Amino acid sequence: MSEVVTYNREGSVGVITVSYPPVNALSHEVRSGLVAALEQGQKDSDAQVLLLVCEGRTFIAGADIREFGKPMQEPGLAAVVNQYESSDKPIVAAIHGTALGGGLETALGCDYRVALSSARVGLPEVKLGLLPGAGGTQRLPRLTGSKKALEMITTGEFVSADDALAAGIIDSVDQGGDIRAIGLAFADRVAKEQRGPRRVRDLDDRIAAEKGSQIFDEFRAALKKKSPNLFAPFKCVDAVEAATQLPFEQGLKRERELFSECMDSPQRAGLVHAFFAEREASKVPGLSRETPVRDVSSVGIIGAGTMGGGIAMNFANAGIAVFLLEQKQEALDKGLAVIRRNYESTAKKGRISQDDVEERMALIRPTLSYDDFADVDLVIEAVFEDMGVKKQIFGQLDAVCKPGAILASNTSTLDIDEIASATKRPEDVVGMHFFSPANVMKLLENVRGSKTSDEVKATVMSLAKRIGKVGVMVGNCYGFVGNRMLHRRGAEATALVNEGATPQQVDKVLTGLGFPMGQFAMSDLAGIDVGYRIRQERRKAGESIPPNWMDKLAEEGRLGQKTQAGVYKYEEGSRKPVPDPAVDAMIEEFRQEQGIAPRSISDDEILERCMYVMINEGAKILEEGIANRALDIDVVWIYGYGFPSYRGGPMFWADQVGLDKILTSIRNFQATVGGDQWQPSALLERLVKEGKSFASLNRT
Ligand code: 3H9
Repeated sequence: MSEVVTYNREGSVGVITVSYPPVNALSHEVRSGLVAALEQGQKDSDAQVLLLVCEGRTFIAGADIREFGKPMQEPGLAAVVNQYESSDKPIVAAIHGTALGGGLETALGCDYRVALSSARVGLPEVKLGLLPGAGGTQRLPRLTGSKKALEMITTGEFVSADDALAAGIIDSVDQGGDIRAIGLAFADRVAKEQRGPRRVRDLDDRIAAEKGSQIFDEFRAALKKKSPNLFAPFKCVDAVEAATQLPFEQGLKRERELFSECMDSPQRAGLVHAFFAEREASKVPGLSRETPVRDVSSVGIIGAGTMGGGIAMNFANAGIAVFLLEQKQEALDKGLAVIRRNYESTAKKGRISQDDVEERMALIRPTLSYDDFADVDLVIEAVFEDMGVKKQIFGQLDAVCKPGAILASNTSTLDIDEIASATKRPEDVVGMHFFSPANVMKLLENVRGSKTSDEVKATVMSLAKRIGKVGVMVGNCYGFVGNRMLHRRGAEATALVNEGATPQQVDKVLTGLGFPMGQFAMSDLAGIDVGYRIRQERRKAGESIPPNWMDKLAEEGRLGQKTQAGVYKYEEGSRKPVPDPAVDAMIEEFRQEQGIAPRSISDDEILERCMYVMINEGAKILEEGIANRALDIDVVWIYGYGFPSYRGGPMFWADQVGLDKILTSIRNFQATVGGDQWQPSALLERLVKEGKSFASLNRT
């Protein structure tokens, strides 16, 4: 008898219970257990109705993703679901938590579905580069019609129990209570009323009417616009369309074929890597899970600009009170007005209510005085990048804040240890680097200083989760993980234009790889003055940073989107970059001043130089222990810079390209282009010599 799926009888109901923490995923053991328990239930002459219910925090949350890419062990899930659907005795699925993917498909193989009102259901396979492969694409449209099924399957979004009830996915919703008792009561009713099986596969009416409908082509056209590079969503549409065109058994066969195509695609491998990397990143090597976490119920934020305001919104969204500090009333008013405008626009889109807007605004209390920070549990400084100013602020915080308060800086490049040295409590000082726009971007790069305590590290990692961010713990160095790699790419992209490429060409290569925007469109968004100021500071400090054409733009006041002119020009009110002949002329002038004869540069060279320079830097970051694992770098890039998650992150992508190929090119660029950015990383050299991958470093 399986230990993870058990069978017992209560009155006239045979109960099949799954208990496989943490999320009752459909591992081989669970699938075999489900079949064995069903057979027992069929044989049990005293059981008139069967009930499928789960223990722990959730109903079945899907196939066991850890088994993907390995040979499938029988029974396959599709066969298990078919067996449930073929049962002579009606089966009731009782859902709590989330019924996802193969979990919902199993429930759809049952005859009736009841749920707690807090439950959610969904088919999120597409987010893993897949489609529902155990009948979901054939059964769901039979219940909901094709439109709702397409919406759910192509987006992977979950729906609430009430929405599922309205859509016909669930038969009954209970406000609260014990899911087992609720399921038993429903099953009892089915038994008493002598209701027989009610198989979803037999419900053909709705989809028969949809044969040949325009809706499938409409969905394809919308997907082409929204996510042209993705593979799985288009296959999802094909599979649902097949449900309207083919008899059930043949539809299942077609679904199987399309599922296999997705399973074999590199996008599936990248997305599954990204799924686990995100979860692994929250477990910091060397930091015990038992480390105490400090209570954070109030926060002070210094700076009500774009960054400070966005950070404040994150905390208010999570119900945490915020003091927002500025030096002048005018700046404070302006900052609060922007926050309100952001919330109002979210409310207009229907994503939050007007009451939510007021509640969140009420949680953000403006102040001009550091005295209000005396009792807060955490302060985040978000002023401009100037070490002198930051040290002065941290000195002041040290004097005002209570013992045990965490003092964090949102710096994107500066030395956390030097900032901490302005206080007498460096163990409480940490970096919390948010990404712009801070209320939208999911990444939170938490930066440990050399003296940051474990308790503070654990607290900022747990806070990330609480405010809906993906936290990654990184070490202290110039630019940390993300910006250190980005600046390398930026310098290389700029050099490529020095040599003869156009900014549009460089950006096109990067968007072609799947980035939402190219290097130069991004510079325009961030502000051309930001990079210029950093370069000037470094030049002042004696670093040899050669002049480039971007300096010219900054000096002429072309600061990016905010001045409607940067590397590109922008129409009034538009964020769409338009190539500008004036910039081409400035680039040409720069080349002439420097005596550069432009050459034609291939897209391949652009791709290799922009990406390999980042990979080489990433390897150095690993070598120095700034990132704990390659997967941490992947997560930083996916959630902070829009690296296409279907490529798994830059280090995962590098493994797919082949580290030996990358190292050969790096050596080639070292000889032809030169510069310390092309000095090969010792770690990369070692991995190539040993025939290993970056992924091999993830296994700790
Ligand atoms: C599928 O079903 C294919 C079928 O159509 C076809 C088959 C033929 N497998 O996220 P959390 C682990 S595709 C294995 O931190 P939460 C997770 O790694 C699947 N493990 O918790 C973590 O482990 P650890 C379709 C899984 O409460 C732990 O559980 N289903 C799986 O924030 C806790 O996870 C999905 O795509 C899994 N399926 O969120 C659902 N799921 O503690 C994916 C989770 O060692 N899962 N784990 O780090 C989720 O969306 C969320 O995990 C869930 C819980 C909402 C369930």
